[in-house]
Amino acid sequence: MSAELRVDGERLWQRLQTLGEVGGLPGGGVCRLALTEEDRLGRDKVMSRMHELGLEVHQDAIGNVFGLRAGREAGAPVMTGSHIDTVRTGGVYDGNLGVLAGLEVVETLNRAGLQTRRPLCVAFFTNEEGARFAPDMMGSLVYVGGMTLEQALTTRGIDGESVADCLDRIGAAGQHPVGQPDVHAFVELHVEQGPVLERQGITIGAVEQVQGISWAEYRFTGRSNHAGTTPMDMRQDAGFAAMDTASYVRRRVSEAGGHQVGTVGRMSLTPDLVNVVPQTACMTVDLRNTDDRVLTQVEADVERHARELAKQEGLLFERHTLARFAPVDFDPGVVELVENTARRLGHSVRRMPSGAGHDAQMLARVCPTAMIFVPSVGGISHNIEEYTAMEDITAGANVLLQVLLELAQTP
Ligand code: HGY
Ligand code: MN
Ligand code: MN
Repeated sequence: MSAELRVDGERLWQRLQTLGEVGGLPGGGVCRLALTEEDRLGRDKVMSRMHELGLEVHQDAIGNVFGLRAGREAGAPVMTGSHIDTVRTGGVYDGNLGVLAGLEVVETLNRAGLQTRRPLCVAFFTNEEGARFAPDMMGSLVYVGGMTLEQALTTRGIDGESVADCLDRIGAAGQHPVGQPDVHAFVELHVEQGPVLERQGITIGAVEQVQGISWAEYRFTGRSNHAGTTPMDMRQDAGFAAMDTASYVRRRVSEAGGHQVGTVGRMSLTPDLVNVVPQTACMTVDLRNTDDRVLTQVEADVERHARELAKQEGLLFERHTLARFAPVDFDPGVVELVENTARRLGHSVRRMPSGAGHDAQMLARVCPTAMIFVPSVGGISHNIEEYTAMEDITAGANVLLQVLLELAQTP
């Protein structure tokens, strides 16, 4: 009976659009940065849905939320979930799909009157994006013990606010002990956020690995001076050093080839005026690769370029690591289960790595874990045009349902 169970894709699709209205942007898309008022509204919406579905809801001290569904037997639950925080120009699917698909699975089981052997848990983790507070995947990293609660709470965001103050302000600092509940296995459904599945006309990605991530902040300090009167050989131009380093990132990444990618997503100058040589320049460098050896080499080369240029230009240079995660391999058995389940349901499927970071890469530290991808139209994400077709959403949620049922039957 359970092998024939299917989700209601229309219902899931509708709930995605409705949640997407929380923090919705005038031209479409969502802005629900972690621990903002919009995040609070989104959290409230999802938690009330969890209660409606009869789940036992817990929130831990970093704001992670767990909705537990009892099994016939006690024991560590099979968990699914993702995140509901977004970047500033986010789509309605990134993260939200994994959480709402988990709740759709629960609703499908409730309607069928089916109780699994193991308990099930649908979770959303705090600050997966890392766009406001670095590192990304902060909530799930604390949950698995990779970052202390203290380190997380004292982290300051790009707006200078601390995680602790923002958690308190939105009432998301829960009482549930961090690291609970235990977890038997974890599976996350997520949009691919890249072009691979769509280009190859494949519906399901059985994700084997998440690539390595290196985030750093580079700060150059020179001396402001008059743009018109200061001879070029007298300048200590922090802006020039930052911009030259940004173009070096592109050159060095192109030279590395393979899966290497590099992004300078943030750059600010002071005093940021047309007729003043910049005194300070602050930028972020995001480097990623499936091969940690190459990633480490590119990281070192970019830093060396910046240091040598700073010396040559008479500038101070500081580098702060914002995030550094080695590539993570998912559990071969769970990956195979995703792949076989997709085939059994009649979907095309391929194995692949993830270019984006995900909470699953943290859960993989403590339990057998894998991910299910569905195609992103145009490979677009972290963009208000992010889109995934309803039939693909439905396919992904059905694979998730059947994989969770399989895992929840194991002793
Ligand atoms: O940056 C990432 O890969 C993720 O969206 N946090
Ligand atoms: Mn995501
Ligand atoms: Mn994202």
